[in-house]
Amino acid sequence: MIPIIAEIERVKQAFMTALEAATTHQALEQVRLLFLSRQGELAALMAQLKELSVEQKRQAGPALNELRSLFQVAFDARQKLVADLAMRGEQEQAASFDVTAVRSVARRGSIHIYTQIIEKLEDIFISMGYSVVEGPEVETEFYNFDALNIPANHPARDAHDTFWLTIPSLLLRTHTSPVQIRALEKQEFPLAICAPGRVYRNEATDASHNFMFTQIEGLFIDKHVSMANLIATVETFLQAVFEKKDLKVRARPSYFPFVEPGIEIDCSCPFCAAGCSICKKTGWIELMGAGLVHPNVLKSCGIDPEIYSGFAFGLGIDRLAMMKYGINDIRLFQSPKIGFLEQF
Ligand code: FA5
Repeated sequence: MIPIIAEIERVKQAFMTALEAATTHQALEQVRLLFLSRQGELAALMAQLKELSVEQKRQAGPALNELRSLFQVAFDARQKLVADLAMRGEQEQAASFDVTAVRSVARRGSIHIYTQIIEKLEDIFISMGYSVVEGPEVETEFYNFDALNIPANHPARDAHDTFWLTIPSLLLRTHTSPVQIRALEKQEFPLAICAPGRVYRNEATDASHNFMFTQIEGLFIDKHVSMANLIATVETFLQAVFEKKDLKVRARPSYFPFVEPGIEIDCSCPFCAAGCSICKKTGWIELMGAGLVHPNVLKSCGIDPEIYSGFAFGLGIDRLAMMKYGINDIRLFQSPKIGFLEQF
């Protein structure tokens, strides 16, 4: 037997084995490339034919023709089978496709409660003719204390447990009041600004105290500004905050070094008519510190207190939000608990 006949037999076996193993279109394409393409095994055998003698060609020619038709027939049959398999697979998949199944969708984020409330408070201030300004969270001792009439050794500094930086005279601001000074320095009157932002106090935390929280400050300066202007402004502001037109405010004497007189402002409880757990059955809620800007503060900014006067007030946004939404732990605002955050 001439060697090419044995070679034809080997290629035939290899082809049939590879064909039977092919169950996908991709696998079938590999078989075609390996055996039927121009660089494939069949073409290589055909190329050998012209090297053979006439006698050998007489034996090998028909064997190779037979091999070629076998390849074609077997390949076509397998191609049909693979196509059928693929179609059946798709049909089975389609049959088991549940059009009613719930698709898991990507979770959507929501705007943080702080941002929502700050934006709402800013809108109210803007509607009253105030502009929104910001100050740095890393502040100097001068802006946070000295210019606000709280010199070194003043007992009021003890109430602001301060995070001092290792760089002398720098600290994390303990309130938004230093923004008052930054605005006053510009000496553009009348001045009406609000200043929201994060503040820091080196305090032990509990359900109503945090070491970082948010405040918003209001400041108005012009000629002949009085306590009556302050009370009326705060009442209008709080009526808008709680969306209650009949909300009332009351003032109690208090002390903040940067205002004189200083007051605490309470508002009538917006959540009940006859006493609830939020107002501790008193009908009033303590909301903010306020007062007429101290002449020393105006002077420290080069403003003549004989000509200009004004008022300032500041409130804690976290505690406001806690009341409004019935949140019982201030630390939740800064927690990564998705369940809490996505309620807003
Ligand atoms: C001040 O910070 C003054 N700068 C407010 C002010 C502005 C008075 C303008 C007069 C004129 P006080 O220390 O009371 O004041 O803080 C204001 C509010 O911040 C409080 O009413 C409270 O709501 C909130 N607050 C204070 N400490 C904390 C704390 N540790 N955690 C959460 N909220 C706090």
